[in-house]
Amino acid sequence: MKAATRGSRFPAPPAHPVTLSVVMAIYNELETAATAIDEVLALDIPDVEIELIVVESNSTDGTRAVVMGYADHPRVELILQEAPLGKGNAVRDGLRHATGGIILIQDADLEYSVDDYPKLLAPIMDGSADFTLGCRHVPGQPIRVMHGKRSVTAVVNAAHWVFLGLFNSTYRTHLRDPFTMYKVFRSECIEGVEFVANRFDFDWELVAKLVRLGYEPLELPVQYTARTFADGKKVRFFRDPPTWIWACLRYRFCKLPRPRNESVGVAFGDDGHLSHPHPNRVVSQPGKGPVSD
Ligand SMILES: Nc1nc2c(ncn2[C@@H]2O[C@H](COP(=O)(O)OP(=O)(O)OP(=O)(O)O)[C@@H](O)[C@H]2O)c(=O)[nH]1
Ligand SMILES: [Mg+2]
Repeated sequence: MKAATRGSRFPAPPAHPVTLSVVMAIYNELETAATAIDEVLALDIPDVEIELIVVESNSTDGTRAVVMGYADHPRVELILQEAPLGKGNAVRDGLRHATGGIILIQDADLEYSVDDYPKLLAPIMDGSADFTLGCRHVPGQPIRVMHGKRSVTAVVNAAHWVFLGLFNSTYRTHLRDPFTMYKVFRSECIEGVEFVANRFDFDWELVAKLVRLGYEPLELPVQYTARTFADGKKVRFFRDPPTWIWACLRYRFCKLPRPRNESVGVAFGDDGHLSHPHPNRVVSQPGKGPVSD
């Protein structure tokens, strides 16, 4: 495995101003979808222009009508899927439409705060990192606190440490929270990389493949307020963990493109957009039917 290195693998920081492509997967989030979208669109970060790619999967609770309200917004690209094929599938669909120099993955459930964007972007903007992760772990505190759900909280937090140990030992990393929603990276990092995961195993796939390509994630503390399963959490207690174990092994040994030659120049124009976007850099696998039950 290629050893991960600190700092940037690129000869120069992204050209400023940079376009930030925010990819937001939304399914059955009637309570929070509009707020989540509005919060992203309201951000005003120096030298950053935001394009928001919303991927909605035919929600059954009226969320589609909410996102349709943004169809004509100049900074929103709406992707409508016929059926819920999983968060990973939706994010992969969104990545294919990203044109920005930096990509950020955003959920629509308000568990995280958009106030953390500047902190996560700064090291990438100044060229000191290519890949940042928003770390939910505050030393001495449990990663999740689900109010009124002490035993569920305990099981979910214990599972986090077990899976974290599995990830770190498999990929020889020392990460604290590779499964976080906040994954932010220069879009060149995923050029030529094929992604296939459909559910929450995409979290594993993305970090595993970037680590193997030599992009060491820089973890930065972020705010996090966990919602409960009753609030709409879609990760499944018995269904998802086996996919994580399989993902851990599968992406450790799968074939990857050759790691980037550091002398290769950046492929972004002065407007911060990819000068020749690679629409096929993320390969979609058709889903096998609804998986977000
Ligand atoms: N478009 C689409 N979005 C989905 C699908 N499944 C989940 N999502 C979205 O993916 C995001 C993450 O789902 P969550 O249920 O918040 O995941 P979680 O269990 O809270 O996971 P953590 O936040 O990592 O603890 C939310 O915005 C969901 O609406 C899907 O099939 N299609
Ligand atoms: Mg969530």
